[in-house]
Amino acid sequence: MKDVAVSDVRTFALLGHTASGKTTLIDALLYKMGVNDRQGSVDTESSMADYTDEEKGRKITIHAKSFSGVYSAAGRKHGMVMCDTPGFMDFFGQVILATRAVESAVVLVDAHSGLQVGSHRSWKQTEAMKMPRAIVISGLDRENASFEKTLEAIQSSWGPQCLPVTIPQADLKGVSDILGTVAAADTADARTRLMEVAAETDDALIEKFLAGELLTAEELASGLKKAFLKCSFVPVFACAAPKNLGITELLNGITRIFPSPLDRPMVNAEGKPVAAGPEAPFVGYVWRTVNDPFMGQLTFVRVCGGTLRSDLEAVNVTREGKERMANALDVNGRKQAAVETATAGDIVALAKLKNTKLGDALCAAGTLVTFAPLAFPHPVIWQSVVGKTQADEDKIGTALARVTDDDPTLHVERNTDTHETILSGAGDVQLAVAVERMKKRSNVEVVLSTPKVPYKETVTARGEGHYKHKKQTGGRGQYGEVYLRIQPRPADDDEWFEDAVVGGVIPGNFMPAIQKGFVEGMTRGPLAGCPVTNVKISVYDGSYHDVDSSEIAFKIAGARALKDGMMKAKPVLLEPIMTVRITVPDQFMGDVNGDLSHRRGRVVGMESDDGHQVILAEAPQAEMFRYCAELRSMTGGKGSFDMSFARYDIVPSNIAQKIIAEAAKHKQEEEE
Ligand SMILES: Nc1nc2c(ncn2[C@@H]2O[C@H](COP(=O)(O)OP(=O)(O)O)[C@@H](O)[C@H]2O)c(=O)[nH]1
Ligand SMILES: [Mg+2]
Repeated sequence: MKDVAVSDVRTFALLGHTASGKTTLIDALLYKMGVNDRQGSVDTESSMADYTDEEKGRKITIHAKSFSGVYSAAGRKHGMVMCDTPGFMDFFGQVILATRAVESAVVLVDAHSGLQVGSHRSWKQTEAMKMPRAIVISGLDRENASFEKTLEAIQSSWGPQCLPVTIPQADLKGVSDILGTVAAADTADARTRLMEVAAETDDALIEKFLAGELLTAEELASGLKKAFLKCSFVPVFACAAPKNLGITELLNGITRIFPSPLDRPMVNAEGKPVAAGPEAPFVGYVWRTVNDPFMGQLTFVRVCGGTLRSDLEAVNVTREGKERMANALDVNGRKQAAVETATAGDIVALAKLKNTKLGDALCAAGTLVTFAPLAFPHPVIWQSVVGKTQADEDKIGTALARVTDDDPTLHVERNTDTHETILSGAGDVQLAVAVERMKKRSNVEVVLSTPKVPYKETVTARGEGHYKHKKQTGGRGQYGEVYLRIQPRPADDDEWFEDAVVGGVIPGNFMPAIQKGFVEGMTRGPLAGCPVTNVKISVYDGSYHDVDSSEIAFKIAGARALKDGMMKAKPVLLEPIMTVRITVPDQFMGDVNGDLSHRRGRVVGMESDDGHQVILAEAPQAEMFRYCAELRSMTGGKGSFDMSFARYDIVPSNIAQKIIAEAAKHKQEEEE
């Protein structure tokens, strides 16, 4: 950042439950630093942070975004780089991305609502990243807000190392800044506790403290900074952003105790720290990409070390291409300004890179740093996606790629069994936003619907099949006759086909044609036209005709004999069964279990985890495509689940009958 030493840069992210006031706090900080000439507000759609249409419309943050400004305190200029993140569960991938771009985190807890699901989720994420974290108790001006009660809840859930560093005054006219030099009598206890934490980081300080001397403000800050970095101390700040309460004190606290990029260098894929100084070779990490009509194509790079200059040609170490760093931008919402140089802790946007994607590393030539891939939650919702019109369908591939490229929790894949394109993600709101963006960015309209279940067919008994294909039309006829046995394929048998013909009743040169007939027949089974799996077919008899037999005749005979055989070998439909892991607070156990049994689910185990119940179950995929939304409404957002494919299992016959009848109806419609 211009005229700011790397040691004076603070890069942090705001996390927390939806509506805990993260975006409002960002607006207050930007106003305080003079980045905005008035204080934006999400309520009047004037927020500098929630500026996209989809965010304004829904009144929630959807995309993690970075902002920066300069804050002068105690005669020093500090660079403040901060990321706003969504609290809404569907967009948690954005939180994960943001935590990779920063040194520390601020978890917001609303003083009226207290600890909520999103608060715990945020806290866990910072713990998983071993990231120094502070807490802001926000919304102190709200009705029934209580700083003390919220602090108590925080300490009992997250530990006694969460200690207040600013405390609201009774009249809410201001906050007492315990870190600052003025020691008010009513904050003496809190100050003593902070001194103890600070003293414990340093032998000289602990002696001083035990001798009953007071630490200076500098000693206090330097000790707390060490404890903060080790995560053994979590500062708690008091704020009411719309009232401008505690904002200056928060900024001062951040400058005093948050680490700079030099204090907590990023680690590369091998777990080694990346040199963060401005003289080190340039290393950048792509934590966000955007492709929208307003911004165009922008790649957001967090500088990890070295200096980014406009004449630098960086190497994309992940993809092995070169990229020019000209036209780097400092982006604050819709405001963009050119930047000439950027150093560790800075986040800049680069326009129109050639081939750089989310998660890539960009480095000075000769520096080969890469970063470990981030772990994202598995999808919990699946929808089939088709273009509204043929014109939309023709462009759907590009449109889908654009939205999925920018969001690692949104996936698109082709199901080759059902011939559907499946869009999957973290929740229905995320999918709805993706649909909106496809229309806006790519002018492609799509329709989402429940995917088809990739049923399969197999046999459960031995059966014999026979078909004689004989046609005499005009000149040369067609002739081929096949007898086969079909049975479930034993697990240890790799061969699905066996030629058991003796005495040359079917000449060997027709066998490949018969096999082809089977392969074709197996793509559309006799029950509901689903792929056939796990069968063993052996051809044991048949007949041929010297003149009329042909490959095509035997292929037809093979396919029809297969159908005949399958129908006599107790055919069944198979459906995918998923392993489901559901985490819910105790009080929802009954409802969730009851609902599972309505979904033909089977509970296979129970565990408890951190005050929650974990239900391990198996359930048919057919019942689970939208479970995410239903679990959310059943548990008020407090339940979560993870699901993966387990195996195929037989569809119960009453349900199979419906599927078969449906398929027959569909086939008839197709033929008409
Ligand atoms: N009274 C009061 N309202 C707040 C405060 N912080 C946020 N809000 C309101 O709470 C709502 C959600 O705020 P927002 O910043 O979007 O929350 P986010 O989801 O955490 O980003 C908005 O209506 C804000 O005006 C606060 O400190 N005091
Ligand atoms: Mg927000």
